[in-house]
This record gives sequence, structure tokens and C-alpha cells, in this order.
Amino acid sequence: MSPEKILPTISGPEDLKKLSIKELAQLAAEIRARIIETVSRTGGHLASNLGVVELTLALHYVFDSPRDKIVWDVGHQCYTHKLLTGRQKEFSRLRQFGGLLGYPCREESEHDVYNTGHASTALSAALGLAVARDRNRENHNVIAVVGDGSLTGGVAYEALNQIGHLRERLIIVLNYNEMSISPNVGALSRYLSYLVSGQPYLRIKEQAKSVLRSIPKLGWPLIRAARALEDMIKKTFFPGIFFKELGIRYIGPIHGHSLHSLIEALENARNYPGPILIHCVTQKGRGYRPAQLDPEKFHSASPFNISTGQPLSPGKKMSYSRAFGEAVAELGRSDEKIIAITAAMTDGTGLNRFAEENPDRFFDVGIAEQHAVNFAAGLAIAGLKPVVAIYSTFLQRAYDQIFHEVCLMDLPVVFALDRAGIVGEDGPTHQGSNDIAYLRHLPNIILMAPKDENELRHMVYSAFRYGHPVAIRFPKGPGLGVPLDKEFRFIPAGQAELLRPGQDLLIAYGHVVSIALEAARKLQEEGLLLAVVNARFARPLDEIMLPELARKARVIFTLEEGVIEAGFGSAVREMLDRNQVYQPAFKSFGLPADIYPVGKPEEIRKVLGLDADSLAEAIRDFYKKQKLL
Ligand SMILES: Cc1ncc(C[n+]2csc(CCOP(=O)(O)OP(=O)(O)O)c2C)c(N)n1
Repeated sequence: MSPEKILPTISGPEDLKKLSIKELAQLAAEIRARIIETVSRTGGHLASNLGVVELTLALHYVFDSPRDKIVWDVGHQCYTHKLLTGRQKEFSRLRQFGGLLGYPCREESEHDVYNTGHASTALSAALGLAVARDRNRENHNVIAVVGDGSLTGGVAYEALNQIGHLRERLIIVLNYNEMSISPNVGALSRYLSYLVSGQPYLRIKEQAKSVLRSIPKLGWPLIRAARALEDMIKKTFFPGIFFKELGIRYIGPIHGHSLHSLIEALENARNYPGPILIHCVTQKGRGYRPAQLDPEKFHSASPFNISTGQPLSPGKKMSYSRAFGEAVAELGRSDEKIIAITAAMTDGTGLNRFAEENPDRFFDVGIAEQHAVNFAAGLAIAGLKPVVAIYSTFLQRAYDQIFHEVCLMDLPVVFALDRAGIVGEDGPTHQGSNDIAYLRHLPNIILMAPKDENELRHMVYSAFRYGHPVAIRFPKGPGLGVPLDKEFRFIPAGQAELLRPGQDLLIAYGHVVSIALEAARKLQEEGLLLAVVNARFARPLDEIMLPELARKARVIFTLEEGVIEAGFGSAVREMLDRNQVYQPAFKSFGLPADIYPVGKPEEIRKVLGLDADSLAEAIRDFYKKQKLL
């Protein structure tokens, strides 16, 4: 290995082409060290990125980006790509406020062809790019890089269907590591691992040969019959037959950490006239032992100590996800009808405890949000009590299923929308900003959001008893650290909670209740007395308490961590209108329907004026403008 560092000499992919394989291997080691060092400070998708260092080097070595277009599925594995495409200096501020996004970002670089964040989109986008290339009479390559986890998403099959139909020149790199975030699931995953092992075909072939050897005197007819049998076996078992039959040439499996094999395979694929899939076998967390041993923990890591792999500041307060997961596990112990469903996020949604205790009542359906909801509808119709735990941002995929398969039939499916509100470091594709707006108008649905982790437990309990579709939204990260009640308590649908009395009204929905209380305390010091209501429900609203308080108020403020358009504030306005309360001045605080910067949730809240100080200031200003002060 050269004592000189190579990485600082790489200002763009063209610099790679001058390197030998040995130098590329040294570069791979330097990139790994840089990624580990950076992510240990910033947090990020460590295991996935360490798994594709050689693959990314080989792609940029063989192809000519930005002329050739590389589309990353999910995009969480693009750190090496960023380091090779002119962003080394900025890399130290990965996922930090004002810094680099952890996903492809067209605004950052011409090498980022397609912004991603949600899974299973690369094949469709790449096909679009390939068709456009041909129509524009251009000649570049289009390469989609997709993980085996992302191949569990239905949209990937819709794309494969059309790719096999159109037979456009398109390269698919299947990054196979047997993992989604958790071990990958499903029949296709089983098929892919079968291809990698290759053993059944070899075993069957050996058995066929030995049968032939043991009966040599039967002659050609038998040999021909045996060959036909072998052909049939080959057809059934030969690697890649699934893709071949779809019209996609299959190459593999390839050692995904051998630069030599990767470069050779990609060079061969470069000139192939139709769709071609290269099946690369990689290892998540490659080169960093703690991540290799526990790729799930290091899929999306918070800052950690490099020598031990332990988080730098393990949270002391229970997270909302865990409070939810524990509540479902506790309720599941006495109610066998409860079934828990996740779309590839067992750990993230806190369902691991339930999964361990009830393997037969827990389903990881893969990255298949639409299917998860439809599947739950089937369970509910048969009298079971499904809870579908999906992050707010990912449930967007299943809007139609929630509407048609659940709400129209008024089925008692409980949706747990984790990561609702500002999510932070993962950037625009992961903000849980839209769920209030995309659910609020659906028939029969009950929408609720707890003020803290203890109330979340009571909401989970209550949700299973309403007999209607219910969506509970709660944020990423720690709760408030409040004590948890041992007994579950039923909260009647639509019942709000008055937390402090006052003349004018501040109605908050969900985890921002604590921000509303803090702002109200600050304003009280200045002599402004605001009543604070924990709305608990966005639908139905409390149509007894709220109109009564509203009639006495001069001003009503609403606060939510969701987009204001069609959000909670709008619901309150409509409710006042329904109850003929027209007098009070009205102001809603919430998220703009916009793209927020990347950074810590506190930083983003401050920029958007949703922290307690900014809120108090905005309320004070409003009073002044209305001449109420
Ligand atoms: C629609 C959607 N659902 C869930 C996720 C969360 N998620 C991010 S990466 C990932 C696993 C992806 O697995 P794979 O494609 O195999 O990539 P790997 O991390 O193994 O390299 C999941 C479930 C997502 N990004 N998009």
C-alpha cells in the first residue's frame, strides 16, 4: 500500500480511471475509514454504505458519470458516491444543519441523477431515463442500483414487468446482502439466496449423474431422457431463470467486494443491448467489525464510539416507539386477536418485543406498505385486531389502501404512525409532515396524537376498542420522561383535555403540547394568560369543550407539527364554523408545505418558528397586530 493517501487526490470520477486495481483497493480502505470516522460523529447509514464501497468504486471506474446515469435505490448507500464526486470537504458535515444530505440530491451535484429516500423506485426511474435517452437519440448508460430489501417493494415488480416488456438497454445492479434493515423476508429473498448458494442445482445434477452411472447398459434412450430431465431441472433451478424468463439477462452471483470481478462484470454489461441484471453479493458493515456483527443496529446509527461501537449518548428517556411497542406487547398478552404488522421496520417501530413473544402473530411483510394495509384489512374483516406500524412518511404509499380497503369498509385497523412531525437528519424524504392532511378527510377514521409517552399507551389501548379505523401519530425520539401508568385507561374518542385555564385559547395536537405549555408559561410571565388544550384528537374534535372555550376567547391559536394546509388547525376552523363560533381571531402554527433544511429536529423547529421561544414571540406579535395588547 502506498503511504500517500489517494482519496484527497480524487476530485471526480475521472481521477479513478488512472488507478490500478491495487490503488483502488487502497482507496476503498481510505473511504471506509472516512465513512466510519464521519458517521461516528454525525450518525447515518453506516452498514449499507460500508457494504457498497467496492461496488461504487467499480461503477465510477467503468462508467462515465454524469454522462452515464447512476440511480441509487433508497439512496441511503450513496456516501462513497458523494466522496468520489467532489464532495469530500463537505462530507464532514453530513446530515448536519446546512450540510450534505445523506441521500442523493440533485441540488448538490450533477452526479446525483435522481433524489431518493423511499425504497423500490430506482428501476422505474432508470427505465424512464433509458426510454428518454433513446427518444433523445443519446447513447449513455443507465444503471439502477437496488438492494434485495428494496426488491420486496411492489413498485419494483411493476418496473421489472415493463423493463422485461420494453427490453430497453438498462443495467440493474442488484446489491444482495440478505438484509433489508432486518434480515430480508419473503419468497423472492429466499430465491435470491438460493441463487447464491447454488447448491440444490449442483446436488440434483450430481444425483442425476450417479443414476446414469449406475445403469450404463440402458443406452441412449435413457441418456436422452435423463438429459431432458436435466434440462428441466436446469430451467427450474438454474441461476437467474426468474429474471431470464422476464426478459432480463442475468449475470451472477458476483463477489461484491472483489474489484476485479465487479469491474469485469460491469464492463461486460456496458455493451449489452437490452436489460441486464448483475447480482452482486456484498456484506453489510464490511470493514467495521461492530457493524458486520450487528448490521441492523448500524443500519441507521446515532453517533458512536469507534473503538467500542457503543452510542455516545444513550438516551435515558423511553422513546415513543418503545412506549408504543411495549404497550402492544402488553395488550397482546391478554388478547390473542391482536396481530402486529410492520413493513420492514421491526426494530424502528418498537415491535421487536411483540415479535419475540408472538412470532405467529407478527408479520414483517417487507417494504410493502400498500400490501401491509390490504393484508390488515383482510385480517380485520375476519375479526382479528391488526395494528399496522409504519412511519408517517412511508404510509403515504398506502393512501389508497387506507381509504378503500379500510375506511370505506369501516374496518377496525389501528395504524401507528411513528416518526410523525419533524424527523430531522434524514432530510426532506423522511419528514412526517403530511399524515394529518392525508388522513383527515377519510370516512370513519379516528385520528389521535398523544402529548407524551404515557398518553400514547392509553391511546393504543383505546384504539383497539373503538371498532373503527384509527391512526395514532407520534414523533421520532425520546418521550418526555414522564412516569408510565401501570393500568391502561380508556380515552373516549374526541375527548380533549384542558391543561391550564385562561381566557384566550392555545389548542395543541400531539407532542407539541409540551411546546405550547412552555410558550404559555413564558407569556404568563408577561401577563398574557392563555388556556392550553391538549386536543388529543384531530378527528373527531371535542365539539363540547372546544366551542365552549372558543366562545369566551378573543383569540384562538392552534399548534401542530404537520403541514398547516388541510391540517389540524384547518380542522378546528371547520369545527368552529360548524358550531357557529365566528368571533375569535384565529391563527394556526404548523409546518409550511415546503422543503425543510436537514439538521437536528430542534434546529429545524427553530428555523420554522416552532420552538417555545419563537412561538411565544409570534403569539405576542399577533396580539400586537390585532391591537389586543
Ligand atoms: C417505502 C419505504 N419503506 C421503508 C423504508 C425504510 N428503509 C430504508 S432502507 C431499508 C432497507 C433497504 O434494504 P436494501 O434495499 O436491501 O438495502 P441495504 O440497506 O441492505 O443495502 C428500509 C426498509 C424506505 N426507505 N422506504
